[in-house]
Amino acid sequence: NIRRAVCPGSYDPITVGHVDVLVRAAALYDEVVVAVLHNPAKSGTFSIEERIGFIERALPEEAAGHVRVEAFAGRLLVDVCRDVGADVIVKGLRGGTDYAYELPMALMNRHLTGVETVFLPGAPEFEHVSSSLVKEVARFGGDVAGLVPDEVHAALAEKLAQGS
Ligand code: COD
Repeated sequence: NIRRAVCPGSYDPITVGHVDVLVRAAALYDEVVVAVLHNPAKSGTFSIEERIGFIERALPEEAAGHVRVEAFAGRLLVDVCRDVGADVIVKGLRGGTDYAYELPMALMNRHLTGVETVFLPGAPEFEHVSSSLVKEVARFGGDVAGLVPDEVHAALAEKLAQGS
């Protein structure tokens, strides 16, 4: 019986905080499906294809073997879980604010199909790292090296040069 987990998010773009959670999830489950979903509350910076490429190339070899990355447009997360055959959602938690945002979603998802959500405590050294903060800092010329994979760092600089 294969234990499969879904790690959902916008991943716009992937950060070192995301990578940490994905690697740890991959150590706990046989298969991890990284579900790149559109968050209606956020306007996208990178295309879904760009985000998927960044995630695939950011994963260390030992995790990459049992992680697959897929996009799901206009779907409920619970339907994604059912389609891929996962009974667990794994998410990283950065403290009280994340918890307040994540708890109702975890309860709603459980209400809808019974799917459970498992929270992994975020690494303290990445507590301040989010895609939106990284983009804001980069947009105004701050240094985000080490907070995102090198390739993403370069891509952020390029986006800024285009003025978007
Ligand atoms: N440390 C630890 N964890 C982290 C870190 C960090 N530094 N950075 C990010 N994470 C975790 C986040 O806590 C989150 O769990 C995950 O990584 C993804 O983060 P984001 O920012 O890429 O993704 P979000 O929060 O925009 O994703 C929201 C979803 C797309 C998952 C949500 O909107 C959703 O489920 N949408 C599908 C539609 C649906 O089912 N809606 C009803 C939900 S009840």
